[in-house]
Amino acid sequence: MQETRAEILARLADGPVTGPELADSLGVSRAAVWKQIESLREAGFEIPSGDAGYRLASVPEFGGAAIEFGLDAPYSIEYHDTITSTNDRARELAVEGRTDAVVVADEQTGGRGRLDREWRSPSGGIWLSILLRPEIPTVQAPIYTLAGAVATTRAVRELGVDARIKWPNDVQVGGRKLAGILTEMEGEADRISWLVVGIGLNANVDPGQLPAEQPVTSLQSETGAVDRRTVTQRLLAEFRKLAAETDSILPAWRELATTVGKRVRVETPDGEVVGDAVGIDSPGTLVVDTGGETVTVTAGDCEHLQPGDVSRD
Ligand code: BT5
Repeated sequence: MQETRAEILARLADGPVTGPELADSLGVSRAAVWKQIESLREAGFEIPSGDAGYRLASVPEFGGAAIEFGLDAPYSIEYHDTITSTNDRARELAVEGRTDAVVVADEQTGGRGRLDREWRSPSGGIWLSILLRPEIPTVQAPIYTLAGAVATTRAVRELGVDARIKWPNDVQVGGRKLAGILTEMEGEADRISWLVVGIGLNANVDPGQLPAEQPVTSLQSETGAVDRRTVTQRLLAEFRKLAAETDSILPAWRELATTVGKRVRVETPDGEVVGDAVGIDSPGTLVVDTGGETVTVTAGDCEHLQPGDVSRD
């Protein structure tokens, strides 16, 4: 958000303030203040003016300025009512040299999952992509997928939703998929150039609008419609905290995950692995005891098997 706009909002949050007072304290013209107030009103902020000056009566439910207002993380937000894919847009920003930017959309028309699967993204969701440039070796990149899962899980657990993580990138409630994460990056072997963590969270979405081939859920059906602005702010603040302290990611992930201790079937690029999930290692690999040997899986689709499923394998 532009500095002036952010400062005007911060002043309004403290109570009514007149146009001349704002202009003086920000060192800009009254016309500039008026222009910013108008653009905030256009963005959905309710700012009536009375004898005491301008007053902040309400903040819009969603949108770039709304998310930045009160956000406890130094990200700039680019918001779209509708977009093909926030990951695609974040990649464009990466090519432009940007960092610490977040692209958020109400609806995506070409949302992507892993392996170019479709990610259904109707209006009402929280579809976002975080662009960052961490100074770490490329092999460490998967830790940011885990950070995305932890941040999402923590943010929704604050709403009383019993969300858990399924390796590697699903946030689930009672085995139903609530959110997924798609991390994309560019870099050399020894250094990441940029990283985009795309998070799709079914927020105020009717599960009837989502694919039926696997169990899915949304915050709306778990708790009723949520304040997407606050959820997004909490998610981004948690992500930022984890990204600043990468050693904390794996322990936090282990605490919230359900996969370890389960019998699993993992479809990997090299074939199927079936066994007991016995651990998670840095930077997010799944360790599976197949009975005869211990296998480390770096990527794949994981299915938690029920006790009855085991004999079939
Ligand atoms: C994922 O892939 O779970 C990663 C999803 C990432 C989406 C975000 S939204 C913001 C950003 N911009 C993008 O374009 N993408 C990211 P994967 O594990 O491959 O799961 C994909 C599978 O989940 C699909 O094949 C469907 O079966 C299912 N699916 C599709 N849409 C879903 C939804 N909204 N909720 C739950 N499951 C869904």
